[in-house]
Amino acid sequence: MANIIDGKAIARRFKDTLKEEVNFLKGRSVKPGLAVVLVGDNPASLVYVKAKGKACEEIGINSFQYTLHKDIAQKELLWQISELNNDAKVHGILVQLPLPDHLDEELILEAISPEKDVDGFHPVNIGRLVIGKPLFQPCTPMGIMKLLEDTGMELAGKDAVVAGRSNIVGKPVALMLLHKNATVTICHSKTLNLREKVKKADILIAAVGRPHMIKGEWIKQEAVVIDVGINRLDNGKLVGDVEFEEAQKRAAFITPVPGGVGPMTIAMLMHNTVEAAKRQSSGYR
Ligand code: NAP
Ligand code: LUD
Repeated sequence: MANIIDGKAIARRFKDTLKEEVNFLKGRSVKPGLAVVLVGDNPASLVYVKAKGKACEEIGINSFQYTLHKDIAQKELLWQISELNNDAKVHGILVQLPLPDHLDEELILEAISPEKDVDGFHPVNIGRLVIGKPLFQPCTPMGIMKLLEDTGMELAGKDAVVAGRSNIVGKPVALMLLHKNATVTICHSKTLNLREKVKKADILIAAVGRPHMIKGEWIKQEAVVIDVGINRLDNGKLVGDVEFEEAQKRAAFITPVPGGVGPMTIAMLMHNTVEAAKRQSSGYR
């Protein structure tokens, strides 16, 4: 039976450490600030944005939340971002995704100053991750790496399979695993025979967004399974991309949904925001 990786508890530990650090910064008159921009009223986004505000409050980070109308003009949103880029109280800026269709996501993300891009989505930050000289790294993949670290498992030489190739999860986590010397296979909707790939994985990162599509019987004995998927079923229940019950019988470690990767995403956002505040304050380079 697999050990369950308690993402909520691990996130708690990170947040406790950050709280102490924020207290220390206070003594030096630095109060980290995070601006979260939400466009429209996507119900899942509302939940996540609220959780981010709550985490800021717990840790002592100033949180500035902007809820903008779903029909906002692109140039107005760009103006809002430039205001935040120029606001010294704001050290981190995050525009919650997905954005309404009329907005050009790439352009909006590029408008955020790379120095304040605590999501790590700006092309400069992605590029730095690719060459192994990261500034800000995307929060979900960073959280996944912390969970893997917590298992104590050596990653070098292991076969890692990443199911999903999005810019926010699959691609960056694949790069991070590569930097830790895993041998990485990235799978996607055109991959032939996903089952055979998964069966060989010592480390499986499931980030597909399809409830229970990874069958428990595909999991290699003693594998580490990180389930990133958050899927809400019609009955309101949240489930991951992996058949948890069956997978648990084979894996050495597995993350639950909820209570796995999700809380770590938020803890890493807090980490990036504190780092941003330190970098932007004189004497902290
Ligand atoms: P996304 O942008 O929708 O990407 C999904 C990826 O899965 C795509 O690369 C897609 O392939 C691939 N895919 C879809 N169907 C597949 C299939 N049948 N077989 C193999 N691959 C398939 O999603 P995302 O933003 O990466 O998010 C993935 C999941 O993680 C979602 O459930 C999301 O809610 C969750 N999530 C959780 C957190 C967290 O903090 N816990 C953070 C972010 C996302 P193509 O590229 O070929 O289309
Ligand atoms: N956009 C994210 N869009 C969606 N789950 C998150 C997320 C917390 N710009 C930008 O925050 O990093 C982002 N930056 N994302 N996500 C997903 C993605 C974004 C997802 C889940 C959770 C953040 C979370 O706390 C809880 C859990 O897994 O235990 C469950 C919460 C629930 O839905 O009840």
